[in-house]
Amino acid sequence: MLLVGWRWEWDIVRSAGLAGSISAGAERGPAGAAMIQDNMPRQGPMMDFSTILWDVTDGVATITLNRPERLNSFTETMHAELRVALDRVETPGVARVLILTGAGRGFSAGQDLSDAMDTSGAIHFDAGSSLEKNYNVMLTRLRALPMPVIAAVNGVAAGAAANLALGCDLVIAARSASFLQAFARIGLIPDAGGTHSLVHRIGLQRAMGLAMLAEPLPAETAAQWGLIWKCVDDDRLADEVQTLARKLASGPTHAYALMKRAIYAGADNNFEQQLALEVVLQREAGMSADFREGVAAFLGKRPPVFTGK
Ligand code: T3D
Repeated sequence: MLLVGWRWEWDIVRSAGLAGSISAGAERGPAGAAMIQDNMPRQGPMMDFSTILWDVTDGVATITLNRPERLNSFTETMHAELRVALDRVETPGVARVLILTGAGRGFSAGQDLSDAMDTSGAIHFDAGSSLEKNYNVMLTRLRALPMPVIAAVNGVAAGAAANLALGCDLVIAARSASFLQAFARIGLIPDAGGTHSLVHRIGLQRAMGLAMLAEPLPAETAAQWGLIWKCVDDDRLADEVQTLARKLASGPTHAYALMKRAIYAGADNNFEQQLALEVVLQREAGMSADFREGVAAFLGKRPPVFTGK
């Protein structure tokens, strides 16, 4: 964890309860993300994010990749800041939904390629280690996060960023956005889970075509193919994402967490394994306060008020 002491404590308090006061003076990003502009004293460069924006309002956390001049490509600093942001999201009581989006005209162009080569043209990094240390950890954490994670794809999502978006639970893209498995253009293979999510969602042939040809897949086609949840008009993206996030934030969070486990396991398990897993997870869901509330609300002919417990 990079943040220390009072600042970290303050962030939890602020995230959990005082988010409205942040938003009041905040600048809005593409999917409703807010840049914190409060009057908090700063304790030096590590106290603030420099490559992402962070906001939490009414249980909806938003992380905005924020290097628009480099199409939000990932640097070591951005990876480190994302780890801290995910620590915050994972803090119990802070958030019930996470939105991941990009600032400016793109979602992200994947790894910052200027990090990979020095001025002499020498490659000075191990792409495998970089995946292990950064993308794979992030993807695993997003999948394990006990809440829905929405990718709001506001523009091009290329390389590892395309597959990071696909690693979120629900993907909504602006009509002008595209998904680009850019890897073949630079002699790499799809990573960040792409060889898994593509094959499972759109089949081997389309996965192979996207990987080998490295042509952009328009958001609309991605939605038609079932690669993403939805494609919406550009000027509707922020509203659609906020509406969805708020609906999910007032839903049965614990059940959503169990759904994630069941559905992701369902991509690989056989039928019998999946039936057995459903027994275990449904038993747990059936013991939740939200289940009791859901049944009471149904019988009482009123809308449920879920607490996420
Ligand atoms: O290291 C590891 O961890 C290994 C894992 C690697 C995983 C990966 O992600 S590999 C794939 C890396 N990404 C790419 O190969 C995509 C590179 N970018 C592009 O092909 C194009 O930028 C796009 C097709 C995505 C968008 O094109 P366009 O024409 O809309 O924008 P642009 O003009 O190319 O980019 C705007 C600026 O962002 C530009 O800077 P400039 O010229 O205005 O100063 C461009 O250089 C910069 N930029 C875009 N992508 C990257 C980047 N700078 C560094 N790294 C990038 N990936």
